[in-house]
Amino acid sequence: MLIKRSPNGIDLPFPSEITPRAVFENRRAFIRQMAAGSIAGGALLEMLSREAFAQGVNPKLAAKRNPALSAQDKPTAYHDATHYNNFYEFGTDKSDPAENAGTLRPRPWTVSIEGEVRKPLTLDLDALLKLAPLEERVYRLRCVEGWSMVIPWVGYSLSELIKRVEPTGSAKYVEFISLADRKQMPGVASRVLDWPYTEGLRLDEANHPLTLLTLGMYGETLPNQNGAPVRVVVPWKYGFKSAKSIVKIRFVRDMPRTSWNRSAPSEYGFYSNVNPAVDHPRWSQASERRIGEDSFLSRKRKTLMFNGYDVASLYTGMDLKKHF
Ligand SMILES: Nc1nc2c(c(=O)[nH]1)N[C@H]1C(S)=C(S)[C@@H](COP(=O)(O)O)O[C@H]1N2
Ligand SMILES: [Mo]
Repeated sequence: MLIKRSPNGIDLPFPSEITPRAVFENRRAFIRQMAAGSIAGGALLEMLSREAFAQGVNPKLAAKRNPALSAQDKPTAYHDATHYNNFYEFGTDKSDPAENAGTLRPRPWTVSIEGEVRKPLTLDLDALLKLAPLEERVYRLRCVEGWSMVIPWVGYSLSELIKRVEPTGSAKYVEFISLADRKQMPGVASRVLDWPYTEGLRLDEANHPLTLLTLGMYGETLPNQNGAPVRVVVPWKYGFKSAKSIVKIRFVRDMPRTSWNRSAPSEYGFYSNVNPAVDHPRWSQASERRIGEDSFLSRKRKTLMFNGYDVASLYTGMDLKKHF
């Protein structure tokens, strides 16, 4: 098999090189155990989601848990986190990314870091994986649509990368630009958003230790539908601020226009901090449904200010109703 061990403990083949056999073998083992009656009822679903769908599909990514920056909440089941997604480049239904993102080729991949920096850089994936020690951080992710998940991400603070490019004094904001390739992404043919998907943060938000440059989840490299091979995760903001499959990071002087802000400026502001006191014009943001905890009461958790993260000092003196 074409598995090469990198110093970081990362297996480096294309997932496609190992998937069929690994999945096949897991399924065979699973069927054997099931026939032998050695799998109890509750373990069955867990096996299905973890083994048949997950393990062996994406290369492992070793990382040490950072408990100080991890939520105590119970992580969402892997199967839910990989089959209930927003990734409009692959369609607008929650099930579309899992079905359609197989055509994304996450290797080879480069990210160019440019704009108001002294040392612009183009990094390939292996350089990104080696840039700083990988950590596992369990974060809450709250979608503006009113649902949330809890995901053990793997990555390191974006600030690690930022300090290497040395932003100039003129750099005030950071823009994240996702891949937009019609050949790999069927949804890019539709006009739901203007492509490429673009997001942005103020420089101090980008430098906040919680802002994660993300290369994996659940101990493995990112599945395509979750934004392979590299995305950001900004846990105190609505999920759409966390751009997937990033190819460019640009440091700029002026607040960038973002894809969602362009499509509906009155609904999606630049900041988009999770805020139960500021409703979306078409629905309340006071509560949320945790995926995997569904019941006939579809919304049962109170949404926490900044999604429960201690980041208020970034916004001292700002009217968050105005800067929504
Ligand atoms: N490029 C790109 N990034 C994206 C999106 C998208 O459509 N395209 N959707 C966003 C939204 S609305 C959410 S809620 C999160 C979902 O991330 P997840 O599928 O990994 O949970 O990704 C965000 N990043
Ligand atoms: Mo979202």
